[in-house]
Amino acid sequence: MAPEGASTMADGNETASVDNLTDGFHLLIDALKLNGVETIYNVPGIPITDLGRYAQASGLRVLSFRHEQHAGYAASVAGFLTKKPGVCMTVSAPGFLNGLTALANATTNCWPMILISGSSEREIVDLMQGDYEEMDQLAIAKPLCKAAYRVLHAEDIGIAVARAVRSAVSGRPGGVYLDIPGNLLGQVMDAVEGEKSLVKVIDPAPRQVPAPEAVARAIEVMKGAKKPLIIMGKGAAYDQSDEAIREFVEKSGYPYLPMSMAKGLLPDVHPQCAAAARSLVLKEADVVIMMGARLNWLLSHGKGKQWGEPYSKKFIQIDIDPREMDSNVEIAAPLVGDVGSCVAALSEAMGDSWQAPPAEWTDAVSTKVKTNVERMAANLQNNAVPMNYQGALGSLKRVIAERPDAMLVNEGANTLDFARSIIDVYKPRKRIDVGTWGVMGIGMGSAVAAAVETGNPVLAIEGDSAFGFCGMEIETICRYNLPVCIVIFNNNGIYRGDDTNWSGGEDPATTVFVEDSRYDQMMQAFGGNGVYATTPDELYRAVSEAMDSGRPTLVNAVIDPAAGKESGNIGSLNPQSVVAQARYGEKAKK
Ligand code: OXT
Ligand code: ADP
Ligand code: MG
Repeated sequence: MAPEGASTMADGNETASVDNLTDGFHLLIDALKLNGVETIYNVPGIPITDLGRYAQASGLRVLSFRHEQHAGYAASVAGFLTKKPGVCMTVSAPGFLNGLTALANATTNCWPMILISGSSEREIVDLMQGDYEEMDQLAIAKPLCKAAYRVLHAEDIGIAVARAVRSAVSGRPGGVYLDIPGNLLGQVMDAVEGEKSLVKVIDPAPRQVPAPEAVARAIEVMKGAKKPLIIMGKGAAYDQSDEAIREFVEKSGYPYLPMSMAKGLLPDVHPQCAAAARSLVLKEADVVIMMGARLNWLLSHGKGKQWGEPYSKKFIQIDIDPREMDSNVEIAAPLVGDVGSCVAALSEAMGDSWQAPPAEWTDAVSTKVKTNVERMAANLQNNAVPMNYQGALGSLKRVIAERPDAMLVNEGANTLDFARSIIDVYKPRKRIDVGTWGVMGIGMGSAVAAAVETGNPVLAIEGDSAFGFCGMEIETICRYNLPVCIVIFNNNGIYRGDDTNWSGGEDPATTVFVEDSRYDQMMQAFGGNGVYATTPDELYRAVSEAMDSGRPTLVNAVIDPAAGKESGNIGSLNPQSVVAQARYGEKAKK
């Protein structure tokens, strides 16, 4: 055994005074700090418990969750909001797997995140000899993220963290896995050598300027447009080039459609916003500029009835990832680069006398917007009890309009779809939702990250099912006393709360929950404020008060169990079967 005040070196032989030594724990912490990491989202346990303690002792903010998936979602949302990789830390095997869902989701959403997971002894894992929480984590992580690295020697920690940071944020952002076998943390090396081994990543996500000929090509396509449209996605929100985007949009005069997390890049009440004329603009537009948005399922892959086929359209696509071009349809003018550089180049190339699009088109869009907004406004006034989605969301729309800096988190099916179209967002990156995968359970992790990373009050509008995936994290919210107000749209179930068992048996239907569950009382159990709201007025008052006080609050909003639709707005994605329809009749039709 090494004498007191001395330790075993990485090569296992020498001993020296601990004052001149560092170890894997501290090298990892120092490497993260050197690269601007300020917060770690984690769940402690073997072998990373002390890593969390030492990180906290060294001045990092370490937030402990109840389940790794939510720590992971928080890290990924931190990545989206800050353009720096959000860091999640997990224990081996089961903790790692819990965090992996969030890592894969971050990669799908193109958000930078690093999952650092402790793992078991390599020698035992590789011989499959049954170590504590044994699993070949690197192999499992690899297909689910952008890059995966393992560090075996303390002197490689610096370079490993540098690789992880650059991989996460450069090009198309995504999730990176960093495998830390437990015994790495205890490895000891000379402190001066250790410091020298750290790497600060210079310019981790370099601006990518589009080629001049690509810009000229795009301008030519724009010049031929009679019914142009811009579609902005969360890649544009991520880019943080808000002013350049606004300048381009306003200079072009084109109507624009914000995808859900691009809402607020320009205020939803902007005269060019075509969110309330979605069907019309998708169908009619002849030139579409995709700006940090993919032509995936959320946009019917850019083809089909929704796009007015066989009407032919030309697409201009701005994306940092060249492989995104032509993924679904031909892209007439690909602009490979970051959104900020691309829109700045377009604005410049448009010159000072850019011709506004034909008034016939912009007037048609404005008229449709006006009609839809007016129709919706009438529905939002209703005071029905139990509340329907429109009545309840009418109240919450006011809350956000009065607090445009507040962060809005939103998940569910009907709760998501109604809230997306009803609640206007006024500023960039204020709305966080289920993302590309439509994942339930992102709510509480997102709410924690939104509060921690922005310092602003957070309103999380949650379907009761969606909340159930992450509900235990309200203890986390209370523990850190975060300014989060959660509203549960409690309709007693998934989509609706009024379905019955089709066999006529005693078990409840597959989509319904305990009737009138008191989620507000869960919040009270942790010292938070729990409110039961049955009317739009009660809801408005309770949420306004919570947003102003910053006190962790959960409002149980009682929603009519019959108010929702199967799968919200995406019921058509449910598989259909003539056999099922023959057996069960109309109710099997979605
Ligand atoms: O132009 P038209 O006329 O068409 O009108 C459109 C707009 O112009 C108009 N509009 C407006 N009008 C007036 N004013 C304004 N401001 C305005 N803005 C828009 O409104 C219409 C509609 O516009 P919108 O919304 O923009 O357009 P649309 O057509 O909906 O857009 C299409 C999409 C695809 C882009 C959009 O629908 C979208 O983004 N959808 C995302 C859907 C999604 O991701 N859903 C979540 C998944 S659903 C399901 O899978 C669920 N699960 C399974 C499950 C999941 N997901 N995850 C995991 C880990 N496990 C299981 C579960 C369990 S949902 C779910 C739980 C559900 O139950 P809850 O209790 O949580 O929730 P409740 O349903 O409330 O009970
Ligand atoms: P949405 O769901 O909002 O439509 P998507 O997630 O489908 O958005 O698309 C985001 C796109 O943005 C991805 O193709 C991604 O490569 C791209 N992207 C991410 N960051 C940037 C950036 N800084 N500049 C340009 N494109 C980006
Ligand atoms: Mg529900």
